[in-house]
Amino acid sequence: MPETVLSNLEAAARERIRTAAGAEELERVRVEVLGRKGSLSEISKGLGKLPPEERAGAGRQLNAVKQALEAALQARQTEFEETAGKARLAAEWIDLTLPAPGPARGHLHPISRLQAEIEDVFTSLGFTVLDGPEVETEYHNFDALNIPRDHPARDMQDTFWLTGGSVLRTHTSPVQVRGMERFGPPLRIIAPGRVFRNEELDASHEHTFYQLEGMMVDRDVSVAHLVYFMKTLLTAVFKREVTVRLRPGFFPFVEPGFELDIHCLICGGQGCRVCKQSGWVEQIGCGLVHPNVLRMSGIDPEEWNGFAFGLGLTRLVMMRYAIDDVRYLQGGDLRFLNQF
Ligand code: 2NM
Repeated sequence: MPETVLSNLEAAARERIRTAAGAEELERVRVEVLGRKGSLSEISKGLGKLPPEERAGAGRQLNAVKQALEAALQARQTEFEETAGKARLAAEWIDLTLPAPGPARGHLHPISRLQAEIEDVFTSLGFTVLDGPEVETEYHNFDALNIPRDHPARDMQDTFWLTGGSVLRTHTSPVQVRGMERFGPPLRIIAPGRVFRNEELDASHEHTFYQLEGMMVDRDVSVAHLVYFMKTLLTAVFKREVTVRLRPGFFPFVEPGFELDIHCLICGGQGCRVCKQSGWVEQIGCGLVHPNVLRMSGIDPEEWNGFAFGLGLTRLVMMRYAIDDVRYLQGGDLRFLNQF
């Protein structure tokens, strides 16, 4: 009796071990067959009822089946572990021969890039790039530029005054004054840099922004020279021919003074939101340097004259990339900066 029961049980257990889907199912088979209350245990309890001469043989068979099933369970268990290990290796495989990604690299700010482009244009035309202090004397920021004592630009509402009568420069013109004082005529210089105004802040007004000014002092400098240099500058910035027009404009440091407009590049002069339907966009303030300005910096206006201009780098960058709020530019948000 036990012989057929045993061999049937062994065959059934082997089949379950072979078809087990995973480690958990295998454990259930082990408990049901080899466990303390399992099928083999039940059979071994019946051994005592066999006639004594059959007991030893039946016991040996029982042990043999038990060992065989234990071995089969172990083998299947090993199979599962190997399959799981291979799957994990495949999932976590890393090519250690690939080059490392390296640290994230920054890049130039769009204002710095525009500044560098304009510097290239002017240095190729014989100009020198000058730098100067951001904390200026009242003389260099206002007096030397023919700005009257009672001019509203000097007001606390417009200018950051520091203790002792210094100011945060409101334009880079004082750098040009220092250039005239230091080098004398003839002279070709540009002065890019950060300037400060005590503004009510909104989408188009910041207390800190970037300008680029320039001047040429020589003999017989005319408005025609001025227009030529401005067209060369704008063609380089916008990378195409631009149509310009001059309107009269007032700045105390030039006479005559002009506002230079370009044909709107968005609509081609037809009229749109950017040019406020006029077809023209104001770009550069400019003019011929006022004789008083030359004289105050030690240059004889009877012998020398010159042109000068100023443009807002910040505003030009906003035009170039259609940025509708100036506060993004110095806000330091990398989600914004990484677009450039
Ligand atoms: C402008 C417009 C027109 C300018 C003049 C000078 C200097 F030093 F020669 F007097 N520097 N910058 C100037 C002239 C600036 O900005 C809108």
